[in-house]
Amino acid sequence: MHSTFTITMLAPSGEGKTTYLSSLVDAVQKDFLTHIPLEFNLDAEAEQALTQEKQKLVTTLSKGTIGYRDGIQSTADVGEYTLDIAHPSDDPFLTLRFVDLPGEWLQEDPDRVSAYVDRSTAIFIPVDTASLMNDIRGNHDQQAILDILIQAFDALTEPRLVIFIPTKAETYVGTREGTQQVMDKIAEVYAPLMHFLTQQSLVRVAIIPIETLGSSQLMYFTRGGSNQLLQPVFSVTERHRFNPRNTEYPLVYLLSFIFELYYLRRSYGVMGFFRNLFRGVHYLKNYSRQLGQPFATLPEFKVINEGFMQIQKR
Ligand SMILES: Nc1nc2c(ncn2[C@@H]2O[C@H](COP(=O)(O)OP(=O)(O)OP(=O)(O)O)[C@@H](O)[C@H]2O)c(=O)[nH]1
Ligand SMILES: [Mg+2]
Repeated sequence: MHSTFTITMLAPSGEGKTTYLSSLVDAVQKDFLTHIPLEFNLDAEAEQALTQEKQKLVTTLSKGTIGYRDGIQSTADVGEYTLDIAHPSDDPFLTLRFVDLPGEWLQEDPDRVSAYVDRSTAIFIPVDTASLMNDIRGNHDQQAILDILIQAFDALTEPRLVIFIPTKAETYVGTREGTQQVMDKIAEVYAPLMHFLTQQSLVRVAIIPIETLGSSQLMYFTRGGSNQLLQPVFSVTERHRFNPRNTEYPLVYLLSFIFELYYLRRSYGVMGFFRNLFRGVHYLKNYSRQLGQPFATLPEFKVINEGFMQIQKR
């Protein structure tokens, strides 16, 4: 049985949706996946498009400062990137479809965003940490996100995953206190959204800060973009040293969740009973546990809500 799961990037313009996705190219080659005897393949077109975006980021490190939009340009239309998962020399049994939307749609065409989110198993919400920590953002975007999620999570029958991904976090997440400050600030600023999410028994919620660039520090804010909002400008601390940190972890957590979900789906019903008896997909539960391990132990990540509760008790 082949299953496809959709993951939608949900955030206003400039928070780092496309930048995060460009890190998938490297993430799928990391050790955490080579320890698992499955094959992970980005489709060729996705790999090419995302590698190009990544290259633009790398190029920004050749100068002393990085202004807003020096790296990746604003997304004009939907981008879709698929990651196939297969047993060696077999057809894929799982496909993850990542959807990158133009952030402007959140205000201009929320129904179109909703249509994607409603069909998504996981929602990734990148948050520009530099702006967050300096109280730059208003909260009308949060309301738009909340409205979309209230609609999407109404009468859920299957678990969902929401990951907050603080991006542009280089200045803050190098230390334990800095990370804690980011977590606290998200809890404060996103209180209405968090309040809603933690009440959903089928929604798993985590915060996983990343640095997609590294080698940079926040300098100041200047107006930029089509709507002339204040945007962070970074200084390059080590030229030409592309040094991302933790960018693989949203994917690790996603896979842990998806494997568990896939396992549960396959374990239902009469056929599921027999599959279980013969341990048909039991290995996926083990992979899920293995991949979920860092989130129970590492202080850089925070799980807000476990979700899944009702289903696991069945
Ligand atoms: N220093 C630093 N800059 C980042 C990071 N992530 C994103 N940026 C910068 O932020 C800018 C905006 O990021 P995008 O990924 O284009 O944002 P988006 O959410 O896709 O925006 P739209 O496509 O307009 O909706 C890019 O030009 C990046 O250079 C990060 O982790 N660190
Ligand atoms: Mg984009």
